[in-house]
Amino acid sequence: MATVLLSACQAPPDESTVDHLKIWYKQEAKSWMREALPIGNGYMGAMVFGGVERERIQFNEESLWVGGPGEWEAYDGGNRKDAHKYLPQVRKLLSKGELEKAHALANKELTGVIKRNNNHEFWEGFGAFQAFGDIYIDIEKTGEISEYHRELDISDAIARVSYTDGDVHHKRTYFANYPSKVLVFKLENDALQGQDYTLELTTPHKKVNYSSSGSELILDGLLENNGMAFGARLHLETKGGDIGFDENKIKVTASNAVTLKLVAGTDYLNHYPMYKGKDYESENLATMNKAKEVSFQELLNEHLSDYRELFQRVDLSLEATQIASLPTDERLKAYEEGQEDPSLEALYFQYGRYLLISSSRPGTMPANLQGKWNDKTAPPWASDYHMNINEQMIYWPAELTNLSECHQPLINYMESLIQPGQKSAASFFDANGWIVNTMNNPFGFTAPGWDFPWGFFPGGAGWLSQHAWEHYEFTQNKEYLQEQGFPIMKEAALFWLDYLMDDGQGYLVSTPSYSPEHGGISEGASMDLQIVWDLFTNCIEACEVLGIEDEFKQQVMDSKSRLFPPQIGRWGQLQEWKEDVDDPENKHRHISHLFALHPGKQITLDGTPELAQAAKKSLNARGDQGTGWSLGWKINFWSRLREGNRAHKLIRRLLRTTTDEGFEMLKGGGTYSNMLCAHPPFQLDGNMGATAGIAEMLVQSHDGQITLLPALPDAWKSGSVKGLKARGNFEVDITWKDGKLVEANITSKSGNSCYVKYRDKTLRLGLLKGETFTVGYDMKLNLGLNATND
Ligand code: FUC
Repeated sequence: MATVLLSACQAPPDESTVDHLKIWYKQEAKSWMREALPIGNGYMGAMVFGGVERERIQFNEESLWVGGPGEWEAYDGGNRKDAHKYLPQVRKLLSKGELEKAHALANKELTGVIKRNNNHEFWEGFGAFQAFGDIYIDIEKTGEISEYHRELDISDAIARVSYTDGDVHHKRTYFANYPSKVLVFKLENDALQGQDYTLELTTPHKKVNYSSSGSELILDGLLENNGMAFGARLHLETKGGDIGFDENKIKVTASNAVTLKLVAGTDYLNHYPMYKGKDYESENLATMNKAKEVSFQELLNEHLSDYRELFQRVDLSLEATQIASLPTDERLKAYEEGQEDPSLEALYFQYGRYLLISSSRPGTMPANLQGKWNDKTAPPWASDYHMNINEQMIYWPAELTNLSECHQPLINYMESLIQPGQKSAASFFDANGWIVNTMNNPFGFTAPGWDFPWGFFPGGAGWLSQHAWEHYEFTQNKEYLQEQGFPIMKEAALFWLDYLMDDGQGYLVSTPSYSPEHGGISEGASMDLQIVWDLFTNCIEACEVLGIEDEFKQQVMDSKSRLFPPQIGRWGQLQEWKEDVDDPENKHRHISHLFALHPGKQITLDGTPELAQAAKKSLNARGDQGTGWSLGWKINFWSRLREGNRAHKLIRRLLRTTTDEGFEMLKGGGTYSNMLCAHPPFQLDGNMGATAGIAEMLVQSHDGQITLLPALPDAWKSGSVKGLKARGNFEVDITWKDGKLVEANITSKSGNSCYVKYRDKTLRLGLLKGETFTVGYDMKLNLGLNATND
């Protein structure tokens, strides 16, 4: 689908060997994290290994979690009864400058409660996302293996494996169908007598029972930890040959094709306070009964039209160089050695969109730290919902890259956090409104974490509320804003109206506060105040859109005007805290005090140039290294500062391959050969942060205007992008050549007018709904009747 633009300085690759939207290899995957290829339909995820003699398909169902009320009777979302009694004391100690004492008291009395802090990876009571199971398929090898090929085609969301064994050709196809909620795998061979396949369905969980019915293998299980019931059905269809079931194994003899359909579910229900009660057995049965009546081809066609409708909304074409035709692992190596490959960067961008579509669809839970992919029972950081950067970052590309529907699971999930979050706000802070802190599980754990500084972050809800607002900004759906978006935002704002305190100088500050995972207790960590500024600004705008003039709006306006403003410190930096204590040598991965630059809008190059320079100073001091997501964030910061080459440098840094699967944060992040982001270990956030950052390099709209190519790097000399979204519900297509705009089409989907900026020129466009306006290089070309030069 993507047009190829060839780099002038290099010989063109053989076009027939370049697959712009394929990730591919000449060998099977050995490592789950680094090599296996992810597919998903939002409800379920699977990792495909492509083994010749032993295929492994590891799979997940999104709600299979240990922890929560089923595990522990005293579980109450982490709440500590009457903890707020200690709040005045903590505040008093802070105001007297007794920081150590204030921290000690907060760490004792304001921390959330879990059953047991038994190790870093698995916290009892809080729980963890669980691996569901594996399908292993043994296939006897009869000759020499040749022509092995394994790929993930992200233009169609299909994984494929093919090879020749002696003179028998083998072919496998894997996809995850969202409308029918089923994963589908097909293994084919052209052997004269067919081929034997031995399948095995396994799970790491102990309390399980296997049975078969017709051509179906059924797994029923109960998590020992919290009694969560779960089940899967695996349906088989063969072309010729026989099928025999034995416990969790299926023997297929002398067959030319095996088609597998897999559904799974649990009795988890996102319903406070017990989070249980879904009739998953009936659902699984009904889903499978429907899916097994439908042919492989019909399920594939349904999948393709569903997936393509979302994926094809955006096209990014960047130059392809010689290395573009290499297998992905070799291509990444060549890139790391210094070769240019803009089309690899475009692939990484589209891969982010692929991963979001595969892990977050209407009706599913939101993607977690690893999306919907996890092979462990004690995954890193519980593979939870981390609300002090990670979860938000996962959703940064949703609106920008025209996948607004994929944002919906996060918004619905936020809505479900209001009730538990209100209880946490009351028990810890005697405040109204809802909060969620650093770590959150799907059982309404909204309390602060169980250790500070990392655990304390009531700002999580305010930050998430930005997503509720932006969903409106990008879609202009007022009904949504009224019914769902604004109530989420308002409840988050109510907390801050109660929590903010006068600092004695007439300013409102957040006390106590911690800058996420960095530094000590403070009376005004900048990030909190910037989040509140953003939240209050958005609430005021929402009131205006909805025609609300009430006391709430008035209070928000009053408080906003009294917020302690961002400060420029002694070395010209943007201060991370109220006190001027930033260390210019500090390289910490969290750059929380730059929230106002991105994803916020309080600091902009045109609107607040001095603060923007201070942000730049801080960013330079933090340097160009970092964990996966930290690098992803830096791409966005440099884009907002309109420094395309620096943003591009960070992309190159992020695409450095690593084999590190551990927790060695300090070594810095990168990319595994399957192009999943290495924090390390694998976290989805870095993929998504970079995807959003690349979109921000091409179009920005956070500051009241649509800026075209704000941070175009020299490396992307010529190219085109189609279908990016801008606030106000505009769709933007841009073509550029030799670093200069050739043409941009701006389509107004809601009939709004806008300002369009390219370099130092700005146009005001008044557009009707559905109308497209074309601007040329000099921003004067193609002037229609409704456009005026500003
Ligand atoms: C935050 C970050 C870590 C990691 C974890 C999942 O705690 O500080 O780097 O990404 O989330």
